[in-house]
Amino acid sequence: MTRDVDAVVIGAGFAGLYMLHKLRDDLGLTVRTFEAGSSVGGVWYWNRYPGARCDSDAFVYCYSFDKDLLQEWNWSGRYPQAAELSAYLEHVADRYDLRRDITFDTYVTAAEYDDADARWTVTTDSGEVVSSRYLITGIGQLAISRFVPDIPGLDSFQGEWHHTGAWPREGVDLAGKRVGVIGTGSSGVQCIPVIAEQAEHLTVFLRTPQYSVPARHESIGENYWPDIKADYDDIWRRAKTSAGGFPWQHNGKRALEVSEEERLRVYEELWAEGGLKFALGSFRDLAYDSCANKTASDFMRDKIREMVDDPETAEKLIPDHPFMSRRPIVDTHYFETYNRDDVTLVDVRPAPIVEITPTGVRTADAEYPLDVLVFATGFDAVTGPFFNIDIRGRDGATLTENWDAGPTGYLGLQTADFPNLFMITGPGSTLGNLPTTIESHVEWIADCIDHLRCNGLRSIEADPEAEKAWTEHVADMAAGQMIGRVDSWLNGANVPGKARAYIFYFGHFGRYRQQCKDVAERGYEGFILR
Ligand code: NA7
Repeated sequence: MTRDVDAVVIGAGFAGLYMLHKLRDDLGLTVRTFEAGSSVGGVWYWNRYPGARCDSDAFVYCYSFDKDLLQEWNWSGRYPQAAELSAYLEHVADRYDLRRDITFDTYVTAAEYDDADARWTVTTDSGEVVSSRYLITGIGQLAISRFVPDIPGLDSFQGEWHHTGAWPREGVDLAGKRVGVIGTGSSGVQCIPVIAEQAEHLTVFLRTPQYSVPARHESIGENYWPDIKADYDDIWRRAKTSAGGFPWQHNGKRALEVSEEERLRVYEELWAEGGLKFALGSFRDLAYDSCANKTASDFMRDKIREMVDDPETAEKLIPDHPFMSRRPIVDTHYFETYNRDDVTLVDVRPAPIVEITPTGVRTADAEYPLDVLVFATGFDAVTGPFFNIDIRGRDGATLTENWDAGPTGYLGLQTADFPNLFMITGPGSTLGNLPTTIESHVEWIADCIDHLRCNGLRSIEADPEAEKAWTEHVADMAAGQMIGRVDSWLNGANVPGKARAYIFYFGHFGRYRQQCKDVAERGYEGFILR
């Protein structure tokens, strides 16, 4: 039997939960939400590797829409671990009575748009079929589409292996084990120090060294939370008008317009404070001016040399790409971990991994016996979660075909040929502090749906011309910055055969947010309403 609702929301993480709440409780719509996990949490439901935490300060890694919620919730520290982030989302689900409209353990397998009655038919892996006017994806950019490189011999490995993004919820006992970690992105950098504490011996297989700023998780004082809670109105005002969704701006100066002494003072202060502010809260030109950027890159290279005792190991850990040409990372004792006697760093650039054997990993020049192998090898970002669902728009258009040159979305919200499909943080939206980006999208989508209903409109979709222009703008924005100079998951380069295209808009979040609002106020400029 097909059930009719106003809207189907896919996913019950930060995005899906708030979308459900907005549509059901503010707009009075009937909503069904489907979630593959057994509970709410999204990425924080799945991403349970040792040391998994948010990289944004928790006081802004949360919803801002309810002042009471902000006052009543207490975080245990500056960057909570995955379980605590899940607990927060569980609390949100209970507080707004959201669970009654969420079907758990259920994966949406297909969605097809029927132009004649402007409705979506949504099918799940349990065989349920639902008809809805609106389809909203809150499927995240990463969680479900883990990338495990195709290294010969994995099937023969006699030990355990796990991807960081699908870590067993009951944990993995690493005591007395020889553990190998492949990958040193955000996940690798977070899990390596914690695994080193637990395992008998840790071997890290490094292909691309990373810059990373100390998180300073423990750095908060007694008045930290009361001060934050008292200041929330201003914190959100600043965050929502900022470049990255954080309540700080750059200092307004160019790195080379100040003396070397002043520059170093700025870097040292931000290094001591810790966190992503080092990237976004220092000089205004680090992201796009090579000479300015070099001052920060060199500062961080020197820090690595200070933190790592063995000079040869330190040199292997020093990146040659510019800082901020990859997603900035924060860590807790990552570099210091290489000073431990029970940790071995294997640089796979001169001698790549050639195979996984029954007993370990073999590189071009050595074999490393292992009991447990950890793939911190990332995700098929954005397209992975979308392509896992057979989504068909008008006249059977598929996302796989429409996005064969790379995923696109007008303002990251909608894509042509897929009327009434709204993507929360879809391709072409800003990255930055995600809960803040998500809230902006959810509110925009809810206002848009309200507009359609109040004006007797059946559908909205991106105008192909507007989408094309936005996609070009996204590419230009990346090309003018450090981020456009290096391959990574941000341009699809991490997955063999994946189209190369920048999946996020590296423009100013506050201005982007205003642009989305302005577009709506001008009658949804760049969208086609019917
Ligand atoms: P990332 O940032 O994509 O990192 C994946 C890491 O895995 C990276 O160091 C890769 O090296 C490495 N990798 C991938 N394949 C291989 C092979 N075959 N051999 C050796 N090393 C390999 O994923 P994360 O999970 O850390 O982070 C993803 C995002 O999640 C993060 O930015 C946050 O937004 C949350 P490479 O750099 O490709 O040389």
